Amino acid sequence: MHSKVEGLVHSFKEQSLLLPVWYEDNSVKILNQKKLPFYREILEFTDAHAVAQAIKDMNIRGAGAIGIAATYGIYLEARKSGYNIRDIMAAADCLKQSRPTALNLFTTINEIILHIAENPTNVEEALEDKICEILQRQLDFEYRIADHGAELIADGDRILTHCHSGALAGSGYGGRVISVLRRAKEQGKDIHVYTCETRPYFTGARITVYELEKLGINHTLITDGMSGYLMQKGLIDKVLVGSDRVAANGDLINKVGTYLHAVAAKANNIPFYTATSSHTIDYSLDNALEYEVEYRSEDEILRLHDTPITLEGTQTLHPSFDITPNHLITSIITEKGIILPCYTQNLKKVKQ
Ligand code: RUB
Repeated sequence: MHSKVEGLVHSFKEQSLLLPVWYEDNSVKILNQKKLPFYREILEFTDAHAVAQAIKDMNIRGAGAIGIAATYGIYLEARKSGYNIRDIMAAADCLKQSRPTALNLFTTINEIILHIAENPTNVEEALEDKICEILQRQLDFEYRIADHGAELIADGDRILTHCHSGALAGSGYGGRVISVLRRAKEQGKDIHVYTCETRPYFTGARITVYELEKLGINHTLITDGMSGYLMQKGLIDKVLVGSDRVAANGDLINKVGTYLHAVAAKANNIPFYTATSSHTIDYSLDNALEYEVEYRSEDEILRLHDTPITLEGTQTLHPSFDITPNHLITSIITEKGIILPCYTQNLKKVKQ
């Protein structure tokens, strides 16, 4: 007999969602994003440490998707251990160490742990219920972000995006950015997306293009440094990006390169939007300007797969994220509606 979580996964699969991760046959299955768009490789994990390693290794990435992967990682370990609280906590701790910046990972894990602590007499039922609630809610958020965000998109818009904020970075409908684009297209709007390739993993070239192609959304691939020129030439109407963490004052921490697009957008009077959700807003962070972002291995920029692209020993620096100050952000799309400045005031309305 299927557990509640397995039943929900089954229903997600029937809805033809593009799932980045799911639970099946006592294991966590991850669609290996590093192999897309050329191979559809499914990785299979039977312990939470291996799921955490897959997140570290970027086999799965994107704020929403790593939160969901962690959810399944905890579930896996809980079932294996007969719902032993110590093992569940150890799995949660290990998963929290996997990536530092995207807030969803921590809010999701903390929510699960708190719920178990509040229901110590029936951990199994509490966990099943909480995980189903999280999975269903994340998907509902995508539909609601789609509805609200699409109001900002006009027929004929040419929209720049960076990195990948789509179904495979989220729950399967379209994540945050691609949910908005998908809904705009469903509404009959003729849109065109300029997607930045996004070094070092070419996430835009490989995964955003893959999803836009699947959805039949017109798109053009550009390199990360081209956006300013295209804006000057009047080829971009709007910029729309995802969000790894949003400070209480609206400062945005997102894939490195986002800030430069925002500066160029401001200089060219182009609206700049981020799509986010209440679980990504860090109300404990007054502003993000001093935030310490994740620095990743220099190998990721010294080599393309295994091929060196510069001289051996070249010094590199690899911040994985950057910070876009709130004054560059026209409005913030959330599951609860479009939030306008002043963000310190207005983001409070989104708080759970
Ligand atoms: C994070 C990442 C981007 C997304 C966030 O980069 O995926 O910042 O745009 O989008 P990495 P979303 O590839 O290092 O994980 O808000 O949909 O997660």
